[in-house]
Formats: sequence, C-alpha cells, structure tokens
Amino acid sequence: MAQPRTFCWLSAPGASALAVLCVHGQSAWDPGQAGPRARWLTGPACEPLEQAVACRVGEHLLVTCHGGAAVRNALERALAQAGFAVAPPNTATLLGATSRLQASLLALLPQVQGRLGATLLLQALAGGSTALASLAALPRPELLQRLAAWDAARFLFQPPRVQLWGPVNAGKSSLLNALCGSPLAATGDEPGLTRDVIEGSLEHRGAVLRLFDAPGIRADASGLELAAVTLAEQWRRQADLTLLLVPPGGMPAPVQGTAMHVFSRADEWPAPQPSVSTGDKASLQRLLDRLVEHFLGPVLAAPPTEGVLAVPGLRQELASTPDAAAVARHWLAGP
Ligand SMILES: Nc1nc2c(ncn2[C@@H]2O[C@H](COP(=O)(O)OP(=O)(O)OP(=O)(O)O)[C@@H](O)[C@H]2O)c(=O)[nH]1
Ligand SMILES: [Mg+2]
Repeated sequence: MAQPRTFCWLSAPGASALAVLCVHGQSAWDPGQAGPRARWLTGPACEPLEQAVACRVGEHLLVTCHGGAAVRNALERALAQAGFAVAPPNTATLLGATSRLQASLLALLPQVQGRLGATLLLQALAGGSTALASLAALPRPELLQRLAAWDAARFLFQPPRVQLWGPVNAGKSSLLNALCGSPLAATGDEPGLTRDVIEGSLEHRGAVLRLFDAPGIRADASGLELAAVTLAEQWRRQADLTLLLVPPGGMPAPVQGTAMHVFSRADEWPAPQPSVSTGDKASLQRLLDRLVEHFLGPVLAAPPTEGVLAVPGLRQELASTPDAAAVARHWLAGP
C-alpha cells in the first residue's frame, strides 16, 4: 500500500523564516536530482504571495520560504493540493536521532527563537553526549548551580518581554523605534502622544527581545488618557522587566516588579549612567547588551557544550534525581 503523503512544520508559528519537511511520497513539489526548485505560493484570490524553495534532503523534501500567517496558510494550501496532509512534527524520527537526548534536542529546534538558541541546540546535538556525561560527574552542589544558570534558557523559547515605561515625553516611543530599527510608534513633542501599547521585537547577540511601548505617565492624567495608562499597567505586570526611562532632569521613580532604569535623551543633558540617546548608536548597543545580559547572562557565560541543559525535561530530571549518572545513562540511551 502506498504510504500517505505527509508534511510537518519545522518552524514555530509566527516565525518569519518558514520550513516544512515533507515525507512519504513523490509530488509535483519534488525537484528530483535537479537541485532546488522555486515555486510561487498564491493567496486565496490566486495572487502571488511568496516564492518557496523545495530541495531534496535524503529521502525527504525540505520546503523553505519567508513570511507570516498568510504565507504559512498559502504553503499549507499548496501542499494540501499536492496531496500532503499535515502530521505532528516528529523530527526525531525523521532525522534519525540515536538517543533520547538527540530526539529531545531535535524536537526543541523548531520551537527555539533566535540564532543564539538554535546555535546552542545544534552544538548540543554535535557534542551533547560527552557534555552530559561530564555534567553528570560534577559534585552535586556544582551541578545544581549549573542547572540554576540554565533556568534562563526559557527565554530562548519565549523571548523576554520588556515594557518601556516612564513620564510623558521621556522618549519611550522614539526608543522603541530606534531599538527595533523601524517607525512602529508615532513620536513628537506633544506630551501624551502614545495612547496604546505597541509591540516591537528585535534580535541582539542572537537573542530575541520583545519590547512594548506605553502611554506616558503624568500626575494630572484624566479621562481617556488615564484609562489608557490603567490598561497599559496591566500589560506592564505581564512583562519580564520594566525599563523605566528617566527624562532630562528627572529622578528614577520606584515601580513595582523587576525594573531597570535608564536616563533618556542623554544628548540633551548631563545624564548619569546608564544613559541612552536615540541618535547615539553606541548607547543603544550598550542598552541592548544590558538587556540580553539581564535575561540570558548565565547562558551566555556557560560553556557552549552545556547547551544540553537547554532541554527543560533533562534539567528537571537532573535537579530532582540524586543519581545524575543514572539520569545521563537514561538520556543517552535510544529514543
Ligand atoms: N534629542 C533627543 N530627542 C529625543 C530623544 N528621544 C526622544 N526625543 C524627542 O523627544 C520627544 C518625545 O519623544 P517620544 O518618543 O514621543 O516620547 P514618549 O515618551 O513616547 O512620549 P509620550 O508618548 O507622550 O508618553 C520627541 O520630540 C522626540 O523626537 C533623544 O534621545 N534625543
Ligand atoms: Mg510615546
């Protein structure tokens, strides 16, 4: 009996670089030995959307393209027309994992966000077995320290949320735009210009950060402006960090939760450190360095081979089972 044609998504939903792996079955998508073949994906009204490239990887067909939800849907439609049904991603089986550790690393690859996480997982795939054996041989207190450092690995899968916060005209929207490198939010001298929470994201040193602009704070806010700030406060509580902007002449005000302050519009006054100015690229880079260090410092400082500890299940087992060598044996056995 002919095997059903199936495909699975390799990239996480929302990613802009999309990849699917098609298995079991020839189709019009197959470039054969001829090398990569490009095909146009079309929208619901048959309008051309994006080119997808198909190439053979061993027995399988790898299709890659760029885009958001519309392109993702178009690719699913095109594959359905070619007779492929979507299957749950089981990259471990597809790519021939030889241990439970490799299978877990492969299963995590599509979920990782950003170059840093992908690199760590690939390094762990290459040298993870030796690294795990060495980790398991560490004295227990040292192993627990290593595990605690890798808690930060969660940010490789769920990028940290940073809420910009501060008085009106502190330069929040300008900073969002400068850090993300695009004009996402309106800016200007009129105080209270921003009325909504606006999201942007960026990648720095391979780490993805999510930034949120917010309406500015002022004592005499009322009506719609007050309602907007109250709503933004709810967003702020969901953030992993509040980045409090202190404008010229200001003093850092206490805020609840985890916060970091930065003196803004630094080209306009003798701002103390840490400071930032949207026209000063070095100050923007320093701020991003601080943010990445804040969230992922322990992971960046760890030896790259320790990337095996990015696997949450492995961390949990090593933390809860006193016999680390037995845990390592179990993870290095067949998937
Ligand atoms: N010179 C200088 N001007 C800046 C800088 N950042 C922002 N500004 C200016 O300051 C004014 C206010 O900037 P916004 O980014 O709109 O400030 P905001 O905090 O978003 O203000 P609200 O939305 O009203 O709360 C604008 O005219 C910006 O061009 C900076 O680093 N240097
Ligand atoms: Mg603003």
